[in-house]
Amino acid sequence: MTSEQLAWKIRRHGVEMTHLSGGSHIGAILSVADIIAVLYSGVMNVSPETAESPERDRFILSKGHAGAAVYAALAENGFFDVGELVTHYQNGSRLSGHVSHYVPGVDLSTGSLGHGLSVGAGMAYAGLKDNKSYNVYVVLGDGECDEGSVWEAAMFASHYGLSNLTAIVDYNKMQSMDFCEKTISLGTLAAKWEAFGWNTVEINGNNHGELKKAFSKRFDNSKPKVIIANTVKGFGIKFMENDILWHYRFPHDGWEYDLAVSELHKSKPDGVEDIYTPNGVGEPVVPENADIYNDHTTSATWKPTWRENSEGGKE
Ligand SMILES: Cc1ncc(C[n+]2csc(CCOP(=O)(O)OP(=O)(O)O)c2C)c(N)n1
Ligand SMILES: [Mg+2]
Repeated sequence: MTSEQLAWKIRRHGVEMTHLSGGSHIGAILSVADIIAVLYSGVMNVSPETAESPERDRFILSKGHAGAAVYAALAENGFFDVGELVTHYQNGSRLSGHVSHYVPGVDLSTGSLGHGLSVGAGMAYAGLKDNKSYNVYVVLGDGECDEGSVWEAAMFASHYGLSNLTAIVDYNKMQSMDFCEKTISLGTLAAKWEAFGWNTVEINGNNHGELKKAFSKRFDNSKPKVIIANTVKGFGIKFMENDILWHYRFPHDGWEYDLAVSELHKSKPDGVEDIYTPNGVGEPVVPENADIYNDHTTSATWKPTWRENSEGGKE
């Protein structure tokens, strides 16, 4: 499977998983899908067969709320059955909303932002001390970079010369309630990482060619590497792009789900099957005065009684 095919599958699974569960964070899943797809399509040395190998690479999704993207990549890589993905966020499922280490292939449970880089730096430090050849990859959100612990870990990593550590910042300029700039300005993000002693590469993080080049770029020093990946939150589904509503809102039954699927079908790579709606969903009818265009508050995303009478839905 190519990285483009995997990225499409991650997006399609992400829409289905959040739709069925009433789970949040579809914007964050779509934002990071290309980064995860490229990592799991040849950059990282991971597979179900080598899961127990001390030499295999380590991966941490520090922005754990986009866990559905990792679950989709793992299932598509054979770590568990793709059919399990639809249990996401349901009672009794191991596929919790925030990424869980009970799932095969997941190294660390995350969700409380700001901790993944510290753990990743510890893993990288241990790898160097034990003469192991593995690399550690940590994906952070840009809003997550507001957390002071990120910068403690950044200093630790440069102090100990952790050249086996790569951080990727999913730089979509948004966090949960608003744009980063309006919440806490990150200023010149790449310059900050550089000042903390990191090799810094800045790219378009929704472009697979640029991602692959950034991952393979080698530096002739012993600093850790950060990839500042400029992304679009909601990337791939136009009406979700750069709209903060889709941090928490999920694609509801009706036009929201239909339009999301039909948009994805417009960019479906050859050779990829959609296991949920093999032929797409036709042309969705979008109501002229859809609520969604009038009510962009996060409270509008929480409708606890939705689907209360239907099977398998959130209670
Ligand atoms: C320590 C902590 N504080 C607050 C939250 C609630 N929260 C969940 S997602 C999110 C926004 C994260 O934004 P960003 O890191 O930019 O990720 P994105 O969704 O944009 O990829 C917040 C504040 C959390 N999960 N952890
Ligand atoms: Mg963000």
